[in-house]
Amino acid sequence: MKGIQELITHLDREREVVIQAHDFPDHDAVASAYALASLLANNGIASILCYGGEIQSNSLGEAINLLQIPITSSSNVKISENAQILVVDGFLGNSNMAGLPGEIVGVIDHHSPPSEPDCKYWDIREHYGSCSTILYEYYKISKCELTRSIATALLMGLMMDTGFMTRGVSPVDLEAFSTLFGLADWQSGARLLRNSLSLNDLAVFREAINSCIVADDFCFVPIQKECSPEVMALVADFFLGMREIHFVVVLEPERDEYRLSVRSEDLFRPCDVIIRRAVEGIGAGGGHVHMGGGSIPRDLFPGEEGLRKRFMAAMGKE
Ligand SMILES: [Mn+2]
Repeated sequence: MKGIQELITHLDREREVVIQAHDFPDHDAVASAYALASLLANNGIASILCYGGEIQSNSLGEAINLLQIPITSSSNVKISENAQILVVDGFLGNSNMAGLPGEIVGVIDHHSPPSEPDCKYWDIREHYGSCSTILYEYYKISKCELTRSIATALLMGLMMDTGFMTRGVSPVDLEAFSTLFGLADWQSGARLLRNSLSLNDLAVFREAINSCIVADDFCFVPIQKECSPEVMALVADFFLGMREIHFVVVLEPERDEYRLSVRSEDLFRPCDVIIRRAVEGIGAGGGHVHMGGGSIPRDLFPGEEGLRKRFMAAMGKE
């Protein structure tokens, strides 16, 4: 069984260790980085925690403050050329992973990778509902004590990625849930997760409701307003909550690219497979069965209707 001890055998204690969460991170990425750093610290290895981009989620920002998670943007830290990078909840080479100086030594993730990782240590468990669940197991095997702060972070990561235990849940996620629940400050965690939206986000929902295009059970939602990945994800979840809709694509423009957030309730239309098919040759994407994301550079964007048709074709609907 892979775990912290095996990972440590690949680390050089003389060199700096950097734990990297994906860009514009979510609860799961930050919790996984935090738990990994603490496990390393228990083994006498210090590490720097960072992410690309910025924290765009208010609830995550609050959680970081509340739990005192020592993570910062990679633009705030000086990373040495011979640093050892450990990537959590994402895969290097994905469009949402900033390139950092140093050597990628390890990857811990629950997304299906575009290709087999080329690094010393990797542990990818695609059937897990969250990366936090993998870190929960690392803790379990290591017999290190799970502090209240780490248990709370991991529980929030698990809850967020599984949509409050309603998607992609495997038996090990249930085990993690019941153990973490007993150790965590669940009151605070639940309050933060339930309050992810603000009145400022209403305009995005208003626009989405007006612009959505429904064909059978497929809902395509182009929005013009820039918004955070978290709000996009919540818009996608909102439409998936309609009983007639089983597949949702939310499209949103950023400065030099378009971003996609995708949701599926149909095991025969897994998000990662359908996105990759739909953006083949024009962009990048990935994820899991139930949720996924991607991006398309502006100069390759086929237009809203062009993209909608690509998704229809990717699902075998013409
Ligand atoms: Mn995740």
